[in-house]
Amino acid sequence: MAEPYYLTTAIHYPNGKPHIGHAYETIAADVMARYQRLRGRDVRFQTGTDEHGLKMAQKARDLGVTPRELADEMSGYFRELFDKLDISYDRFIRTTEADHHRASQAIWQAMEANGDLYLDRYEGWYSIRDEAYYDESELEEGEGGEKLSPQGTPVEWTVEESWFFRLSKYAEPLLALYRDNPDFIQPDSRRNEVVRFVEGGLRDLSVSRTSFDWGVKVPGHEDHVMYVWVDALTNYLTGVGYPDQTEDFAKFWPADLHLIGKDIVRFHAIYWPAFLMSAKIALPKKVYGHGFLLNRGQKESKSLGNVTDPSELADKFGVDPLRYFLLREFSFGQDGSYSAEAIVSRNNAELANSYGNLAQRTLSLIFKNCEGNLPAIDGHTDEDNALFAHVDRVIAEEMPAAMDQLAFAQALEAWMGAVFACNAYIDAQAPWALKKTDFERMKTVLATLYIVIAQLTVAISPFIPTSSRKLLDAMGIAEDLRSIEGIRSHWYSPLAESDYQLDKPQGLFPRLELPEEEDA
Ligand code: ME8
Repeated sequence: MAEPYYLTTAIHYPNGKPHIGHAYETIAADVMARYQRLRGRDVRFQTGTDEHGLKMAQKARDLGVTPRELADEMSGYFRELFDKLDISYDRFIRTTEADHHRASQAIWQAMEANGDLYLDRYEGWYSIRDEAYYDESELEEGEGGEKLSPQGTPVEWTVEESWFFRLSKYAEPLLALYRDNPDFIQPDSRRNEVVRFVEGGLRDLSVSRTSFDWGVKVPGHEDHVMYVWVDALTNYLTGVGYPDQTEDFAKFWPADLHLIGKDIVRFHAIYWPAFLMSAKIALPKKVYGHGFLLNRGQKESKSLGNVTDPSELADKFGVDPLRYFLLREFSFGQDGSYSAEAIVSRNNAELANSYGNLAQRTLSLIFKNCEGNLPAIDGHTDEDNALFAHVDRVIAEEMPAAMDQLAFAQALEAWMGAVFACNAYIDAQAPWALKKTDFERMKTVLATLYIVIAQLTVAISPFIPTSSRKLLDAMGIAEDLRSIEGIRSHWYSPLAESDYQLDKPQGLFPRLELPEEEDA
């Protein structure tokens, strides 16, 4: 039985259209989902939209629509974008769905049964935009002297009746969790921030609202809706059938990975495990807080007029070049900056010139010189074996080790190193010259290249799923070979001995031009 693997993205706020940060996180999660499938895991992958809360209610009011109408429209854009970007989610969850309300009420009741919820009055500095209360000591001063949250959003002094969660009780158990599971929060810099914060002590958390009603109702107290983060975090349980003890729940919970951005690590690494401990539910194995994507070094915002529609980026540059770029260009744990020039030059140097060209040259030589049949092998030389060893090390050791750390850029660096080695090999072996001097050796060189290109194509397929599928189809690689273990096995000779015939190869990795408006 394949080992299960459950991963989730954050659920996105559909109070506007998706931005490039949403695309970035979801592409990264998709690459991980596809990669785990390639390693033979039984993957469950969930993404979706976080539709409750004051922010949604206010935005809808501003637009003169109901929150439900706003959520329906905007959630549709997220789903459309993710389909366009080839996101292989198993469930796109919407927190307005009935099973999610039921799951949220069930976890609430479990926390209440454990004595961790009580009714009180809350007053404090509240940021509507962050949907969070802040300590006086955390506030910053704006240019006009106004008080701002650490995220730079306005805060207001607010008083309301509220349910509280006994978060203070969980400081010690949380510190023990971080100590005993050093990988629970990654990368390390984020882990250290959280540990320092919890060491400072935790205060009980206000977890219900009476000032608006767009949310999940508190069981038995229908004038309260749950604080949006209680319901939002619970989406990870809803997706696997909670509160029912389903087969999915037994199989996929606890989640292997919650992939989220750095701004919401606190919610996932402090509140979420505390809620779960209280409800006596097993804790997820890892929370990874990735860096932010910046547009030429700047945060995108309406006022700067630099907001990019990720769907347009995909149209302009292609889905696979965009996916490849986003995970290749910068380290996942850190912030990264993108620009049209950088996307184009990454694509042209690596996908088009190095990898695409290698595949095109090899397949064309086979097509022209071997009548489209795959060449038979006449014994391998040390050079062939060195290339096999290099590629095998990359796909079976270096890439998996990097992927386990979510070091996507490092995995791609290793992959690119193998592509360079293949290019050095083809130049040194010069099969076009062997054609006249040693036809049998030419065939072995081409067969060697064919094998390693297939291996490297399977290994890169999570990053560039559409173009790699086309290439593997053109190469006649059967579906059951499209896994890391499958493509390392002895599949070549039977394929070469079959009557498989190569078609005239088509270039699959075109060079990109910089769009005109970006030239200036
Ligand atoms: O935070 N670069 O939703 P959200 C990279 N609903 N990632 C970014 C980013 C950027 N510029 N901007 C945002 C929420 N993100 C909550 C989550 S989960 C139970 C509830 C990331 O739509 C952000 O860090 O504001 C988060 O992980 C995700 O996009 C959704 O952000």
